[in-house]
Amino acid sequence: MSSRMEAEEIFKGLSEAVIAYDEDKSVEFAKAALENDVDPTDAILKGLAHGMEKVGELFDKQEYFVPEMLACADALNAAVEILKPHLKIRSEGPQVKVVIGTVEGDIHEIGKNLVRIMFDAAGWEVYDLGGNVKLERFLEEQQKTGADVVALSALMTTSMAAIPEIIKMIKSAEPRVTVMVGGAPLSWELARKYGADGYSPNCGTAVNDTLEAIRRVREGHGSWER
Ligand code: B12
Repeated sequence: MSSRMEAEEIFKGLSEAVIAYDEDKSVEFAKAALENDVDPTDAILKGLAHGMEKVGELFDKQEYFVPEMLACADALNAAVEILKPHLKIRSEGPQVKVVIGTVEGDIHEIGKNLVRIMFDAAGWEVYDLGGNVKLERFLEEQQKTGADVVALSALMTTSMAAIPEIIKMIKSAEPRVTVMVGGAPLSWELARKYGADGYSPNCGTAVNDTLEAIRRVREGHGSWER
């Protein structure tokens, strides 16, 4: 693919490659994104993540099942590997240590991994606990590492119910730690209701939203407005 391509064409190619679980095509379009100076964060959000959203719809319609979703995830991950080294994130901000993981009962890790990649790209020190993380592990890891932030991901309405409990655990032991939450079923409203210090709707905004949340906690503003 050597000719110039429009960004929109590349987003469409990436999205279609994820839906068709075509790893060769997703890698080819990820390379095309780099060759055509498309912002890698846009390629992830408007291409790959957009494709994954459509996969969710196919799952809802029972056209796709777990094996297809896994194959789609492989196509997404293969493209992310190509784009990852080229992410441009402002790095003049403070050094931040983050513990991140997907909550207990929930094995969805794609979104959490993308957020982790953005934190890595910002030069932050990241402790990734993976998926299906027992509630008390978040606090344990924070205390072990002295992390400034604990970032919780949940993709299911059932698993997200664990979030307020984890936040209570962290805040009663370490009130100065910033807790960020995210994942498809969450929202600004729910995040606030659960007692989180911040929320971010996607990986493209996660670094800035986390910095803002840290500032709010350090300045002692318990609640936050949106
Ligand atoms: C891929 C997928 C899977 C894959 C996951 C592969 C993997 N390694 O992660 C597999 C096949 C394993 C899977 C399994 C299951 N899945 Co599934 N899955 C999905 C799907 C299609 C996409 C999720 C995804 O990766 N999205 C793409 C990423 C990029 O988006 P994202 O996760 O939202 O993350 C972004 C933001 O939310 C944000 N973000 C995410 N986390 C965080 C954290 C922080 C701190 C911040 C700031 C931001 C942030 O940034 C991310 C990047 O921009 C969704 C449908 C959907 N629309 O969400 C269903 C979905 C989540 N799955 C669902 C279900 C039911 C299941 C299964 C129970 C199916 C089954 N019968 O076995 C199992 C669950 C097992 C378990 N206990 O966890 C349901 C959940 C329903 C509910 N209860 O709420 C969904 C919604 C599908 C549906 N419509 O029914 N699944």
